[in-house]
Amino acid sequence: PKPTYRHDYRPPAYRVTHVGLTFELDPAATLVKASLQLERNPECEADEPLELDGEQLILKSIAIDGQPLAGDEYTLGESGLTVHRPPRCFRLDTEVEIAPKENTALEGLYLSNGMYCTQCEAEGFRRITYYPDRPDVMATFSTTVIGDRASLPVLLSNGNPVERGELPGGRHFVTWDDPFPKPSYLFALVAGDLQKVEDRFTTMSGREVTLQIWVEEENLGKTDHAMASLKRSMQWDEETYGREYDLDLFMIVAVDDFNMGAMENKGLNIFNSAAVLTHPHTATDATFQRVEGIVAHEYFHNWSGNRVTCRDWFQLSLKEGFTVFRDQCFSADVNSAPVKRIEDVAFFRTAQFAEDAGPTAHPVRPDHYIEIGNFYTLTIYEKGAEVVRMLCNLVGWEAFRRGSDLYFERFDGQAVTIEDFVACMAEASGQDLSQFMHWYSEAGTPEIDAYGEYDYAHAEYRLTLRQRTPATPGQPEKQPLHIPVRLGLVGTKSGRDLPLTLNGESLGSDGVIHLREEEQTYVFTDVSEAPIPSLLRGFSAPVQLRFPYAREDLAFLLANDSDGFNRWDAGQRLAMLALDDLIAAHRNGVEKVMDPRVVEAFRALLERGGDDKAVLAEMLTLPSEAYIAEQQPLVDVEAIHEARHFVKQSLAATLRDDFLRVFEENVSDAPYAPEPEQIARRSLKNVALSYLMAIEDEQAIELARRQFEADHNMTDVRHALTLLTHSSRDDLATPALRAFGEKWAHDSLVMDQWFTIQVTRPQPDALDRVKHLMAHPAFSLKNPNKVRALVGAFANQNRINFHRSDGEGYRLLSDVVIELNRLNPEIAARLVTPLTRWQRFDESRQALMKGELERIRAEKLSPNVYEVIEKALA
Ligand code: BAL
Ligand code: ZN
Repeated sequence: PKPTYRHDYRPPAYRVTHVGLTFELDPAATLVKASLQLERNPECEADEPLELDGEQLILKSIAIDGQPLAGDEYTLGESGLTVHRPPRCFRLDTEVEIAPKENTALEGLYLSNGMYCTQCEAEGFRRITYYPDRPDVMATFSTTVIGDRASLPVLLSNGNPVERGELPGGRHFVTWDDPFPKPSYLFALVAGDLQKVEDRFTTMSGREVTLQIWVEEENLGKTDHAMASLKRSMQWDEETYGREYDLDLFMIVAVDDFNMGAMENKGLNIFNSAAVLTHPHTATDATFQRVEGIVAHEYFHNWSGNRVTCRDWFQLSLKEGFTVFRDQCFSADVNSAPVKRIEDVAFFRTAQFAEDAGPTAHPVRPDHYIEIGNFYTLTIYEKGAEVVRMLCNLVGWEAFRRGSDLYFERFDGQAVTIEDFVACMAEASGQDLSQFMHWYSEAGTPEIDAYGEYDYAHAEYRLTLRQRTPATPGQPEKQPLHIPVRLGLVGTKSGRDLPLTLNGESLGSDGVIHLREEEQTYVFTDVSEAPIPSLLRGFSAPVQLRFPYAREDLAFLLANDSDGFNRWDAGQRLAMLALDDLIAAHRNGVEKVMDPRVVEAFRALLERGGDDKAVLAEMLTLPSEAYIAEQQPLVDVEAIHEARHFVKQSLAATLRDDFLRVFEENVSDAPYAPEPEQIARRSLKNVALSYLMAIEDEQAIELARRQFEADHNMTDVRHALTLLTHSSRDDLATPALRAFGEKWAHDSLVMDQWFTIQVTRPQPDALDRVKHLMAHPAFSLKNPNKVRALVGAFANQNRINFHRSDGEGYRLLSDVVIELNRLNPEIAARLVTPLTRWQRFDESRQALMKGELERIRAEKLSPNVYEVIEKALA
């Protein structure tokens, strides 16, 4: 397969102004009739051929303006169809046949539990009909769906329903009209035996919008939270960005087989059922919050993505980075803002940093790709969102909002670029953002080394920052970036933020300095007492920041920093220093000794009270094994696992009574609600229970067992079941797992949780469990959620077992990747990720991992898996 390059972009030779589609649905032979109204781009030559994309289609007929084409008037290939010498302005009619039931890749039109559904982003529409399947071709669509009335009573597509009726042979049809020009990736069709829950929303200009969530009948009781989230999102986007919904109808459909979380098709969002269905007894707090965030994200795309879309797929972060930033701010506003930031950053620093440091590292705007499906990454989404967040912080919210208004107004109905977006921000703020643009073109995580000195005699604090971005594949040299560093100087006597004066200018007590050079020194004057710097507050830039903090300084910041995020971060840094010592001790075979400063810092947290419980729960949570691994020069899987477990046990043993008190203070039998206050109590209580279970004393076991049996809500049940299953006591794990599995055998999403809990246990039988559970009737390789819950969870969340020294974990993963390469290449390419990180491990593991990558390479590979494997072995 050949790469596509960003600099090869050419505008389309022909534009489609309107598309009429008719689907005659049949599992093995669906007939798709397409009628495209086309016009040659005035800038193009008269003899320019018309190139249409098309894959896995059987062409039945083709005509221009009603005249069937002769064989020499077009050429049919594997990836499309070329029409030679078409007129300037014409109608092209095609008929193709496709087989939804054979479609296991879940791109294009496919069947999920007997329901027809589509996924067209990025390039799925070409598996439905011949079309210029690129985002800069925007057309209005009118779609008629014909299907069997009894088995497919509901027929949906984008826009508004305009006609419906009966047809011979027990069939019926519905015609949908979408008046907003859109690219083909936003096309959607759903047909099935579905039920709806309906609500209404009145927009800020007084228009009534009907809101519908379509689900299978047994899921009717699980849509309340998604509906409430949708209404909150609609209101938030009006209040925050002045964006109003534009159709009379907004639909969400839940489907079980889906590669992504959800898809923002115009007026007809299609959701993975895991990202929309909730019930207190089946979904955890985390799922409730995830659903809220994803509903918001897809809704926000109606403007940032649909009304204004991407010129080409290199611009993917234009819509994704901006929309993730929007959904993060929404979630922060409706929940606990500091906790949202902590969770996002903890995840980002673990997973995106790893991507940026590995063989698939790429800029927020890549320069080339083989398979765009491989670029729905943490870099495009999450780093893209961090870049937008920096822009917002650089220009300030008011200018950012003006820039956003300008962007939506200027480019409504167009397909544009990242430059267009940034130019609006520059125009609205009057700032020069040219250096800032490097954030879009440079891969890799910038590192900042910081040093500070307090000069008593002159009451000055000198802070030096040095930036460097490591080389990444294809980018040996990097340019200095424009990095906003938010900071405070916390007085060691007062414990307060000291006023910041830089070059005679006051920055308040919480200011932003701009690092633009490779190295810069900032001299703060009138610093009345020796300070400890609190740097990169709120994670003001997606960088790795190093400062030679003493442990006492970190304990001080953990107790005193006015920035909640940095208090948490100080605790993480303090724990990391202790963990580093213990990792070294484990490697050297010497006795592990717990750092008393960490114990005292935790004791102080537990005793001081008054903290936001949700933030406290975060502060009491140790860095994950994956994050610890990210911080090590060479990953020692066992040492990390043992060191972390040792810290947990030491803290639990010393602070047992405090954890017990915190647990008991936060138990509640109030009816479940996914509200911030309740969620905070549950998280804190469950963190305390995790510590208590780390020492597995009888009282802790009894508390976990009681919480499991009380069956109050899924958050508590799942947490207790995880603790019992991950304990050393099979006599606790086995009966609890059996009871849970029997109780929820009918609920596919709960069974996914049951899979994950088992295969993430640290006991050495985890790998055998994965193999055993792959034969369970509730498991299917064709369902991405099952693959993620079982194989994905094992490979990504059970490091000690996945990285077994005998390589059996690697072998299991590559076996699955090889099989999925045939069934669902997009999922296969994602699943292989842990093996691509082989450089981070010892020689023996490196050899084993590379061996598995070679074994995969020997197969006939999809472009998706090929691209990842080639990069990993380059
Ligand atoms: N556009 C793909 C799914 C999402 O990011 O919303
Ligand atoms: Zn998105």
